[in-house]
Amino acid sequence: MSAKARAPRTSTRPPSPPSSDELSQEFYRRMVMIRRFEERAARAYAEAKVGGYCHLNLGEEATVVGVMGALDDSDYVYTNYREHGYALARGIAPERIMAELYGRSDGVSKGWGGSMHMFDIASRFMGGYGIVGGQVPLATGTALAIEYRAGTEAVVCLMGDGTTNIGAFHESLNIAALWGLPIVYVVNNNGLGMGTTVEQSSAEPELYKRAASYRMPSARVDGNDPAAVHAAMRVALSSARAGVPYLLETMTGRMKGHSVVDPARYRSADDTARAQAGDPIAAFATRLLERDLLTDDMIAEIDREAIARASAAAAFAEASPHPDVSTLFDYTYATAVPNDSRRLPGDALFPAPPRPSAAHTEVMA
Ligand SMILES: Cc1ncc(C[n+]2csc(CCOP(=O)(O)OP(=O)(O)O)c2C)c(N)n1
Ligand SMILES: [Mg+2]
Repeated sequence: MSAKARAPRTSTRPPSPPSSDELSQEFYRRMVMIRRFEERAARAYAEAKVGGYCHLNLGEEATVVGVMGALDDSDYVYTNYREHGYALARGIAPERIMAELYGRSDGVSKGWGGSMHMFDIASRFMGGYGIVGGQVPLATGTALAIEYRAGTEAVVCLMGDGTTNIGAFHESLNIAALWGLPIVYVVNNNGLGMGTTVEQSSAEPELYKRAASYRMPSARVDGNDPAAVHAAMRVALSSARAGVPYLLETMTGRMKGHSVVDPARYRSADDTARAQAGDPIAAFATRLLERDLLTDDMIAEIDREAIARASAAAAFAEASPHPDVSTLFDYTYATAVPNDSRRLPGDALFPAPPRPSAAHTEVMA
């Protein structure tokens, strides 16, 4: 419970539908789309079509669709840099996401953000942050703005397990609990912060228990089961909308390296094999086959469609123009300061001093 009693918020929007057969099929489709998109992104990176860093959601697809499927359109989403799947699940077109990876002007951030910095205000997708924990205070501030305006939206702030050891995580949870902010902190525990295990880095490795320090309700859920994540997320969201922030820990496994270029040599072959054996897509397919909600033919068709869409996204990205360099600072919000970095190559470091006027020269003489 939050320390301050407050009137429960009532949402004007209907809640997302409960888990149903159609929803399970739709979740499966979305998971496969994320998988095939990420594989295509990895290929594009290897072909040097994508610059900068590139972190994939491979192995985390069930958590991505379960969390995102529980949100209303009016809710706000903040993620870390491992974000392509969340952007897809928010309904942003794969073409715009791939174009952003390629740094092209049709990209979701007009080509200036890249893999880690995708923004789409229309879908209230607020980024995309490369600094571990950078999104947590910003998401908390958005929840404060909603509270201040007595809005009915909620904020979901996604992060990894490693982020729970950043100071801003604790400061944000503390203030959110004190002020009863409408926010769900989702900790996607994939067992690793780059190459460091949760056990090596967290004195309390059951991360959901950390919420107790802030008297915040929390839960741990099987992050490989999209229906379980979806159900847990609905509980978390209704708590947040009633003014009681929530922490949800989803247990997943990272199937590949930290980023596309990481060979993950710090990991034992057994550990990697375990993560790959826990593949949430294969497990969900088995369950849906058993319940006659999928057939082998449907699985093959869904896969074909996802591969075709990912290829179409890559072709679209390839054909999209590079952004013009003159637009480099168009979407930045920092105020100009004397030593700012808004210079392009060849620009003077400081503006030339004003020339003395004729009148001024006469007085001096
Ligand atoms: C403040 C800060 N410190 C260190 C880094 C380098 N770094 C990038 S990702 C990462 C690990 C984060 O792990 P986790 O939060 O579990 O997210 P995951 O990559 O597993 O999704 C680190 C230490 C950074 N980007 N920012
Ligand atoms: Mg992690």
